Amino acid sequence: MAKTEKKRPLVGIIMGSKSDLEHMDPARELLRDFGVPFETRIVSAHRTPDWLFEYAETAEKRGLEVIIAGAGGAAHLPGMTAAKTLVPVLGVPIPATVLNGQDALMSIVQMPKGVPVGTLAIGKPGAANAAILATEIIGNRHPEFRETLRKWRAARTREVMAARDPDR
Ligand code: RP5
Repeated sequence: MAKTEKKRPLVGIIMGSKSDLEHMDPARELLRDFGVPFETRIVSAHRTPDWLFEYAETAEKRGLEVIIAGAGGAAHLPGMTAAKTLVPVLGVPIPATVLNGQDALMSIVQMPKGVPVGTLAIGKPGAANAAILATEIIGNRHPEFRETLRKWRAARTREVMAARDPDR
């Protein structure tokens, strides 16, 4: 277990099934790179609804500042989590069915007015962006993470600039 998973977590990563893990791994990798303390839990909205409620209801008290929730299919995990906490929830649609994540995207993005879920792109790019966005959000209270992001972005810019002429 990495150092960032031993400290008191600021970000909670949850997902509906262990089978979602491969799609959510980019979020975990980035949070580790940023040094953001986080935890990962499998929480199924339809198979473990009581555990979901417990997780969401205790999130604030436990110090979580953002929850990233990945789910496939009907994908009600992010919305139900958001319904039970005021900690901001970022939803990642997982390509888990023959609809390749379009189902999960429509479900997560179409939260009715009043209980928002910030919805990211389908699959790994969405998971990565959820981690970056979560770090931006916690950067409001923990400026050190904002500085980490500033450096990370500058490094991405340098990478592209260094490769800007593929014929060189
Ligand atoms: C959803 O159903 C999960 O988020 C997962 O994406 C999908 C399939 O789950 P498993 O049948 O692989 O456990 O609840």
